[in-house]
Amino acid sequence: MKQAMPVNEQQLGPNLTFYDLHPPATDMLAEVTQSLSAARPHLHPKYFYDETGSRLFDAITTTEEYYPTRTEAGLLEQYSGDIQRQLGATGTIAEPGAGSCQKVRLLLERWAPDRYMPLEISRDCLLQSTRELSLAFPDIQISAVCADYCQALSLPSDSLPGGRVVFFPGSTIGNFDPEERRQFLRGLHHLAGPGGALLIGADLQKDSARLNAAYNDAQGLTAAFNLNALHHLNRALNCDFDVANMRHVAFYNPEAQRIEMHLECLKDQQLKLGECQLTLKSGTRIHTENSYKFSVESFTRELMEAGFTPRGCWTDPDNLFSLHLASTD
Ligand code: AVI
Repeated sequence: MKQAMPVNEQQLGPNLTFYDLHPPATDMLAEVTQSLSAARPHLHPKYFYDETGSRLFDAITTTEEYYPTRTEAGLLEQYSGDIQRQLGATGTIAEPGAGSCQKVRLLLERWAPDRYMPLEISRDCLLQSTRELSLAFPDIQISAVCADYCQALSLPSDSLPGGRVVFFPGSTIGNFDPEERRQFLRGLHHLAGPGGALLIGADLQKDSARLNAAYNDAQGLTAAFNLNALHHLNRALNCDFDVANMRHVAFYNPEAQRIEMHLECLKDQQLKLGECQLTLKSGTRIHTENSYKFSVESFTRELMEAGFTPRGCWTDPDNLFSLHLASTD
């Protein structure tokens, strides 16, 4: 585990404290240049999420084809009481990558914890969403932590309020490759701390046709979301991707048990990235995302390997999605 870093603490309202861990800025140009020049060109999925990408993702979650968000919301709606009974009184709910803090509202309403601790790298997004939350939930202490996931997961347990239920919804865990996932789940175990728990959503394996449809919606929103990563790079790095000549590709890879998203070049193109010139040949695919799909058993095993004790699992009648509750001891 890393050493404690200075935590800058600021009181922004009667029930809102802001902890700034000063997430280190990444060298986007160096990172992107390296990943696009690799033998298998790839881009980190974080580049989807500029303002346009976040709006497109929200729009995807409302499509007929993309079942995970509404299925998980239905599970939380239906089972939040059962989950709370398993947990007992909830001191703190911590949420890494909380974004707009929307999904947690149902738990805040129903569980009325003492404290909510969102961890989010985007300072603006965190400030806006927690200001709104602190007004909507005046009896809950909001401890907003501006931090990179990994940085926050290596915090010493006593540097922020403890005894936590970590909430990690949306099957974002499926966007981590297996080794990263192992480490990340261990980090969540550390964040939850002694006497803590994890409530996490995991998308389930199913018929390939259903999965392929979810990542190739008829309105073309997932295609726009994927292609927007290149618009984002064009804007942020002043590079010149010919986005009109790139194509969204998404398919289920049954051996790897994951959806893969790629961007395929339809024509040769020269790309200027800072001082670097790159040639992308027609047919080249840039791998932009993996979205792993689990069985209840396989995910339970991963939780146990990370040191958790499974306490409950809830699924919908069509077995599309699973919500897992596990404790740290
Ligand atoms: C954020 N994450 C869980 C989504 C997923 O399903 O893997 C991202 C996404 N990519 C395309 N559509 C949605």
